Amino acid sequence: MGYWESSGSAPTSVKIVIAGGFGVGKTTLVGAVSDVIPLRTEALVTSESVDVDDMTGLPGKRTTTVAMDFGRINVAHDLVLYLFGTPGQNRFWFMWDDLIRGAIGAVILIDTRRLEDSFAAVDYFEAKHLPFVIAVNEFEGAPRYPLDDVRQALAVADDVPIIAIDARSREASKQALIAVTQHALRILTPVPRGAL
Ligand SMILES: Nc1nc2c(ncn2[C@@H]2O[C@H](COP(=O)(O)OP(=O)(O)OP(=O)(O)O)[C@@H](O)[C@H]2O)c(=O)[nH]1
Ligand SMILES: [Mg+2]
Repeated sequence: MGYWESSGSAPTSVKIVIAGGFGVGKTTLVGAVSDVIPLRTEALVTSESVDVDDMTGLPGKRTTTVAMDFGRINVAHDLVLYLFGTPGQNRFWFMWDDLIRGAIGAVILIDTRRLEDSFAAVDYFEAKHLPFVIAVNEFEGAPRYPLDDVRQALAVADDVPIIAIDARSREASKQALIAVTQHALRILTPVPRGAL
């Protein structure tokens, strides 16, 4: 029986982390897909932050996540995803170790205008051996690159899925969640010898 088919039992719930650098759209994604009103911990972006964090391309950004975002979505009738969005500002990264506990995988959101902000997130999940997918959040006005070029620029392995999304779109964001769930299952489920 496939993972997506009904087993007639209680739904399976899994935890997914939404990560990435400052202002890449993590809170936006959790808000777009969540079936419940998301829990947010936003604080005003202070004037101190303007010197520390690169606000390029984020004219409307007034707040930043200081602890986490939390949301929930039924992607199939027997599969519930609990979503935990991380803070993006470097000074709150100590939260990440707590947020990833028990997670099966992560979506790393990328803004191609500030690709270098994403390197640390990629390094982090590689070091933790947690499966991840890359989701390029296509902001208007941001350059569009072939996804293979993004893969090379980030130096991620060939088997890491990379997709382009609009974090404000429920459907697109849901595809990123399905991609990470399937990727995590592929990695975490031992394939019987000769099954493929
Ligand atoms: N045009 C456009 N704007 C977006 C998109 N995603 C997010 N935004 C805007 O970009 C800004 C940053 O989004 P957030 O969701 O706060 O980003 P974040 O990654 O949670 O930020 P931190 O928690 O501060 O790291 C907000 O003003 C959003 O409205 C997008 O796909 N397109
Ligand atoms: Mg946020």
